[in-house]
Amino acid sequence: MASATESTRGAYTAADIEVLEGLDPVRKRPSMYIGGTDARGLHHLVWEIVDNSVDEYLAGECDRISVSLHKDLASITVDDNGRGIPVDLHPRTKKSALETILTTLHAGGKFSNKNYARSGGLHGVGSSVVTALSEELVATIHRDGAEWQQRYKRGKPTTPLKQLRPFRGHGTSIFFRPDADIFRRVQFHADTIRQHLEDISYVHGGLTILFNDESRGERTELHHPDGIRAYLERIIADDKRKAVHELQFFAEKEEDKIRVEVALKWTESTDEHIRSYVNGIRTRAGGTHESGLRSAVAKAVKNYMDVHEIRQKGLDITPDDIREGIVAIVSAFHPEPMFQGQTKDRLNNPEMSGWVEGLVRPALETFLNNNRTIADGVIGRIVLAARARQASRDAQTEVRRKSPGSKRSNLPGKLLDCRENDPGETELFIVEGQSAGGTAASGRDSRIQAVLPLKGKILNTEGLATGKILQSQEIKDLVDTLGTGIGPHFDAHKLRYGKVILLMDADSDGYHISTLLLTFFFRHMRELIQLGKVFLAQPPLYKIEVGKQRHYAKDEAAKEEILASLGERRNIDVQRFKGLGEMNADQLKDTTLNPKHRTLLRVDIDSQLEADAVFSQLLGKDASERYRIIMAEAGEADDLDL
Ligand code: 0RA
Repeated sequence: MASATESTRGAYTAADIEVLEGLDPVRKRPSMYIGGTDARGLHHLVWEIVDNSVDEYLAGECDRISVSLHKDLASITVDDNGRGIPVDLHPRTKKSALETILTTLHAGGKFSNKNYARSGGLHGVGSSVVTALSEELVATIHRDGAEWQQRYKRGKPTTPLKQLRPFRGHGTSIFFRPDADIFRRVQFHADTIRQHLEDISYVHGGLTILFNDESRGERTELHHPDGIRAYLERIIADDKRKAVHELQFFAEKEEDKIRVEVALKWTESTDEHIRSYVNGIRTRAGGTHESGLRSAVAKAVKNYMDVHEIRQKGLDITPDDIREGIVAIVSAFHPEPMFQGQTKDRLNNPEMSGWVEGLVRPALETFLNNNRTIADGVIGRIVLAARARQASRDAQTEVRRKSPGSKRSNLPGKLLDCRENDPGETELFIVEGQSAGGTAASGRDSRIQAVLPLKGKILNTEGLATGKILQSQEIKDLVDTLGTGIGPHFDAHKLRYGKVILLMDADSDGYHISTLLLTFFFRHMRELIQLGKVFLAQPPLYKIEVGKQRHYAKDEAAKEEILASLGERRNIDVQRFKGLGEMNADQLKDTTLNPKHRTLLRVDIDSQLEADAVFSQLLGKDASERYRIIMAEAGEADDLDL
């Protein structure tokens, strides 16, 4: 922790903290506060504690944060060199400010709105939620000339606040061990944490974050003074995109407590990749800052073309053509952000679209005027996009003309479709091999469940262009079955099923095929995953029979648990399924297909950067290793179908 400096914002006192309620509701319904008790919810605790330190950075009071993942992978310490959480007495609660902050729900202070407020909608549930859900939490504070410490257990203090020794310097250190009674599995993932910290370090260029992974004995210092400019280059390189121009477009402005930074390049890719942040936290669903950027780009280029009288005879250039291939980052800081949407990750402040457009539009026009060679390259690229779009539109009209009537006429012959048409109800099972396909076909509910059997390994689509991919019959069948189109033409509204479920053997071949399919979805239908439509079925590995009782276990651990619960009984019969083909239709139905009894894993992209890196690394690893990496990304769809 750093040496003491006089704070210029010393006006804070403990009385500024508003007190709301105790922590019982958090322990009773943890999912309401952290979204779930799965791996994602568990990591949410880390983000929460780190966010508090980042707030201290945003207040201009801290520039170093260190995060230590301890050897047991079940506990974490977050340290910062900020002012230290106040330890003075709160007049109303008669408790220290520290204890008030750590044990009262929504305890916040006026300080929280002084500079840039935290995102509120996303993390921002408060450190007390972490106290509530930890079987042990130790807060060590350096301030007011001393080292202070207090311990907590499941939301309650177990010691008074103690002054341990004189100390020169200031800062906060929070050690916590999440409660194994609350979380399904208390095991942190070093890679997930490192990637999240890396995200933060790019968006907050002045911050240095130290990640100390004690489980592997690795220390990483994350510091990116060039901020989102460096991030943009990193994303382009990691995705193996090819930039159209070397010099990056960058613009920034601060006015009325709002600050926005934008970095942008055109690439040869055919998608539009915009990553947006508010107060340093990712807004996956975009919002007004993102829409301001999108319209600014289209208008600036359009105007540039008009001014320079660049026209292509008979060619309509749309905003989508203009934006095709852009990779951009917009990072906004707003004192009072408003969030919307189910996951609260869309910025909703109406003034922001005009604000961002007002920054980007003139700046981008100036950039193009000052860099005519770049402008020529960009416009050449846009014209190509417009031509391709026109050609594909013509081809589609042609196809439609040739196959009038039923939408279903394009469906592959091997698809066993369901009778229901409403995607709100339907599910598609993608199954490996004919025999497993047959079992699934007899065990399914043919009203709402469709089965698409695939023949063996599908094409590895990593790094392939859309045109190449559609030459593979298996992929073409899959795309036709889903109905959505692919790449830039993907349209989620056309998805024919509500859930897309991969049903594979639990062996290395099955893992391999799952990986290839997920790679395909990730690279060419990313929205399908982002919308939470892709799932992994979990067929059981064991059947355990005792007399008339029958149990199924999805893995070794579950089998051991069942055997332990059966005690010393005789005549226990354990059967290991070698593949889906060994199960009969009823067994498959009971364990894996029937929405009432099964559990599914929802495939989830926690960190785009991480997933990008993961998929690029996958090539060349053995199949089970690849699968393991992806599974770490799959959040459990808790009670999803119950
Ligand atoms: C309340 C008031 C002040 C600082 C903090 C909280 C604070 C909280 C955290 C959480 C992690 N690190 C932190 N560092 C500081 C302002 C106190 C003052 O005016 O001196």
